[in-house]
Amino acid sequence: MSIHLFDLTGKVALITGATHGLGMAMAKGLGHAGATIVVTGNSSQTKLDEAVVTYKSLGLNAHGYLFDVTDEKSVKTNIENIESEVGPIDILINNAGIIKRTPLVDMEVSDFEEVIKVDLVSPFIVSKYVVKGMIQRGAGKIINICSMMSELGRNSVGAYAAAKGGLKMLTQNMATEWAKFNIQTNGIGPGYFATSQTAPIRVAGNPFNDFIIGRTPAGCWGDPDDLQGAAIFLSSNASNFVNGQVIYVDGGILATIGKPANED
Ligand code: GCO
Repeated sequence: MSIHLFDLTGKVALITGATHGLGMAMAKGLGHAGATIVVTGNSSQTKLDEAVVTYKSLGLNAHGYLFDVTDEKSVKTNIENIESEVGPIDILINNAGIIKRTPLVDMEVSDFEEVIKVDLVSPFIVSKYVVKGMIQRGAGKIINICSMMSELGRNSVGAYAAAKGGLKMLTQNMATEWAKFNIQTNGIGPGYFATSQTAPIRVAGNPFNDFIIGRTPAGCWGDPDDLQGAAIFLSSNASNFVNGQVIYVDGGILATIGKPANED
């Protein structure tokens, strides 16, 4: 096996929504594998600056760009700026996303549309402007961050499931259209991880917290760093013939129907 199979030295990786959580963990992984990382935030310059300081404190080559990934004009301008100021984007991780936990019957249409816009439309928008350069260069890696909800429903996350289910199919269609340009498009489906997004449902004694631990064969919430291997694999030469796949990093949730509470 070539020692350079997983080496990202000389590559520029754009990771959206990487000021914290899963995005930050994946960005750290790609940075430690040699990539120059470009991270985005959409609300707070302070949070973005703090994240870049964190990356640099780890010895990583990091840059931050503040823009709304749902705003096509802003995406176009910032992708142009990134490619002129940092370099051509070799790797794109569409990670930015939101969730609104509301039963469908009670959900405002505007809230449903916002989840779709951020979680499904923005990966299309960002990919549309990044892939143009990848096509010209004849190479690229695109990774869409899917979810357990790309495969399963759950009470109160219907909009999120619709978006993440759609993102799985968008991933397959991107692979279909762009593989001929030597661009590999795949997804990562995280299981249940200990992040700020899941903090409200991870409270000890919360029935859902106990449910997830019971529903996960590994018997625990994931650590965001557990995603780094899949992210590096799908960003590297090791995945040059992998297309349209979603790698589920879920502790085994999708492998099992689950077990009764009284079973070990
Ligand atoms: C929820 C959780 C999930 C996880 C993740 C699972 O409310 O069920 O937030 O959506 O965050 O998406 O893959």
